[in-house]
Amino acid sequence: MTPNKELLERMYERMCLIRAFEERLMELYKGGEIRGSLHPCIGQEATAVGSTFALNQDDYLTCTYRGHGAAIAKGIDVNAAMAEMLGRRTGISKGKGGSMHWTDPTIGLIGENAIVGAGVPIAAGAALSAQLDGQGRVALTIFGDGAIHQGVVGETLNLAQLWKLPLILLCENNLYAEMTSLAESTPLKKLSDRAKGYGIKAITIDGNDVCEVFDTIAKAAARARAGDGPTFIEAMTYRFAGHMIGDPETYRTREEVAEARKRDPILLLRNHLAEKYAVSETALNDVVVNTNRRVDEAVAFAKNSPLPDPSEVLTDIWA
Ligand SMILES: Cc1ncc(C[n+]2csc(CCOP(=O)(O)OP(=O)(O)O)c2C)c(N)n1
Ligand SMILES: [Mg+2]
Repeated sequence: MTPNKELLERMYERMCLIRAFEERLMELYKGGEIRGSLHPCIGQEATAVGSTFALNQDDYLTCTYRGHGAAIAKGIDVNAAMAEMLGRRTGISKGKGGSMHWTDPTIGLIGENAIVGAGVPIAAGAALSAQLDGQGRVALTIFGDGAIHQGVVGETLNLAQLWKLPLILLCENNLYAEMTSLAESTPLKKLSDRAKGYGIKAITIDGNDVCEVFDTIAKAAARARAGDGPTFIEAMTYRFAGHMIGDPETYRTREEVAEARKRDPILLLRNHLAEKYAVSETALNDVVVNTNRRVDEAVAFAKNSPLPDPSEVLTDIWA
């Protein structure tokens, strides 16, 4: 399923919006306006957009602390997301969830998760509920290469295939789990081989090519909706920023990052739009300007919003 020009332009716009949002968060963080931890998804916008654009609004999604991109791509309100980052009452979780817990059931987002691998069984539960209610929904779970070694991920792969759950497992392989490289943590050359061991249809794709991601997820969703069960997709990508803000990045070289930036997913799509569809340089640049402006608006909205009242500190808390 090849996306047409109109869809490609929408995907480009959303990828630029994610990049602008995440870059602004880094600035705000460095300026002391965001507390806690921040894990930018800069460089991984094609997996976020290509995957969620192949789904319906009511399909389920779980992702990780690096999931802002997927949430924005699936349609989270950017103002409320920014307000959440600045701890405001108008935030998605009234300013009490923060960067790693974005949740919005109206777009199927049943949660980012700070625990490595934990979103995977939660998505399987959502997939089971979708299978039982028979409305044709699917669940997408996005997780990192590090999550593949969590026991609960193996348990989920087993049950998902056994029960033919309408589940799409998207592993963003950015070659590192925190400061540990893949080569230091597994003898596998392809993480998709791990899923094959559970009898699951599994492939490895170029995660920086938004068209390839879209096509693969669209096919996986069609299989899932037809009752053919889960698909495991290993998407090769790279994060351009550190694991989190403050990461000294001593485990990789500047040359390696510079080399990876040559395959920036936004650049690849930009070139594709210019070469195949003759979209002008000006039009492509305008998108960057406009998405930055959209982020300005979100920041203004957040800063004009009140902080939660101290009396609310124990409300909406599950205890
Ligand atoms: C169960 C668990 N173990 C360890 C951690 C600490 N930790 C946070 S992120 C991370 C690395 C995960 O890497 P990966 O799954 O590749 O995702 P990426 O950060 O690269 O997107 C680790 C080990 C955690 N949050 N949860
Ligand atoms: Mg990783």
